[in-house]
Amino acid sequence: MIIPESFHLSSYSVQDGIRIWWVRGLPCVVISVASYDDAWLYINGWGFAQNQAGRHVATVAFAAGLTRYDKNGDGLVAKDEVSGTDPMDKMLSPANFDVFDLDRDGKLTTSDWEVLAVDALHDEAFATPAIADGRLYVRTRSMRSCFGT
Ligand SMILES: [Ca+2]
Ligand SMILES: [Ca+2]
Repeated sequence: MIIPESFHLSSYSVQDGIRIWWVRGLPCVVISVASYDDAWLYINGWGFAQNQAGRHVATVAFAAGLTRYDKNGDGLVAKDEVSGTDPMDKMLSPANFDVFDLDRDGKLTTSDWEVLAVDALHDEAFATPAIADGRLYVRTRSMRSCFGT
């Protein structure tokens, strides 16, 4: 069985489900099933350039972000203060700002910006994390984890 997956195309044994071979380097979003015409295997997918492995936008600490974007000096970064054309400028642009403004108050603060904790999963995770009842659920290739109380 051949299955296009995020970043992979994998072949699994029908008898026992073991992955037999795989190809890496695919886009993060693969929508179609694979099609085969006795010569070629066809798949399609798409992805943002910045969401591809090795192309993530490097971020800076909040203090450096203030130096760069806080034009009125109030210690916060408002949506209309972000401009520019480099990858980080584009990532925080008004079109994307709400993704980072976690409390939707129109300003980026340390609580929006800083990484609060890191837990190494020791595996690849392609599924979107889910939040429910104060818990964060994360699925990797080998397990599901729940964070929270
Ligand atoms: Ca400001
Ligand atoms: Ca905010």
